[in-house]
Amino acid sequence: MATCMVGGRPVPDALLGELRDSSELLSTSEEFQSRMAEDGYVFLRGALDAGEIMAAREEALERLAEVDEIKRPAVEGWATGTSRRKELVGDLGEFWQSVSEGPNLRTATHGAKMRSILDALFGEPSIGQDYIFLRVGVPGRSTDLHYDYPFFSRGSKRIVTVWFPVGEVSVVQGPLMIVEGSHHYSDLIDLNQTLNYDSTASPRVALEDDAITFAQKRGTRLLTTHFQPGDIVVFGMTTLHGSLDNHSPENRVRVSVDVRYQPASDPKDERYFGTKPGGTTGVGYGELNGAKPLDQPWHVR
Ligand SMILES: O=C(O)CCC(=O)C(=O)O
Ligand SMILES: [Fe+2]
Repeated sequence: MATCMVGGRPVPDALLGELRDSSELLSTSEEFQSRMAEDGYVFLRGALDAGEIMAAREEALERLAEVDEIKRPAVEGWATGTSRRKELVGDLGEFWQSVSEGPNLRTATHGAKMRSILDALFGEPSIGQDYIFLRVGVPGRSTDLHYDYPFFSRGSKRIVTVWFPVGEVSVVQGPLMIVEGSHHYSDLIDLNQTLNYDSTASPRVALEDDAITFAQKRGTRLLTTHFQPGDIVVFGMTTLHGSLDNHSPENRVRVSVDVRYQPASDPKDERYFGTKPGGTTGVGYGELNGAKPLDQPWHVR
C-alpha cells in the first residue's frame, strides 16, 4: 500500500490491513448478517454501477468548479486552493443541499442498484435516509475515529451506514478506515450507550489517542483499501471508523458519500427524512462540513 497517514504521521505497516472483500460470498441476508457480526462491516467491491458513480462525481464537482474551488475538467477533482462560494451562492446550507440532491448523486445513493443491495442484505425492503453526507476532502482534511452510535439511533435499531467513494479514492486521498475488531470493544460501546442520543449537541465518545496510538495500544489494525467507483462499505453503529489523512501531492480531493439505510418497516428518525431534513442539530445541510467552502480547513472530531 502507498503511504497511509494519520495526523500527519505515516501509519506503520504492521498497523495496516486490507478490508475483507465479501462480494463473492453474499447472496443471502443470513450470510450478510453473519459477516456483519463477525467483522463489524461488509465490503463489497464493484457492487454499484461505476458509470453511475462517475456521473455523480462529475455532477457534484462541476458545482464546485462553478464556485472556483475545483479546476476543470472538474471530474479530475483538483482543488484550486481558493473559493468564491460565499460570494456566489448566498445561503451555504441551501447550496449544499442542492449539491447533495443532484439527480445523478441521488441515483447513486437511492437508485435501484443501491436499493437492491440493501434489500438483499436486510432480507426485506429497505429505505435510505434522505439526508446524506457528501464529503469532499481537500488535503489536510480528515475524520477522527468515532462510532456512529448515538447518531441516527432514535429510529431503527437495525440501521447501518453505507459509505462509498464517489470516484477513485487511493489511500493517499484519505479514504475510510475501519478499526479491526472494534465492534467487540465493549468498554467503548457501553460508554457510548450511556450518551444522551436525544441531544442535538453531536454527542460522541471522545478518544484521546489518534488512530495510530489507539491501534498500537489495542493491538489492532486500521483497515482500508484503494477504493474504486462502485465499491461500498456497510457497517454498523458500533464499528469504530474514521478516515486517513488526505495527503494527495496533486491536491486532489477525496469525494465520498455516507448514507444510512434501515428496514423500511422499522421506525424512522424523522430528523433525516423529508424534503427539508433538519439533520442532527436541526439546521439542515448547513451543519455539515461539506457546506463549508473548500478553502476553509476543518477537522472532524
Ligand atoms: O468519510 C469520512 O471521512 C468519514 C465517514 C464516516 O464517518 C461515516 O461514513 O460514518
Ligand atoms: Fe461515521
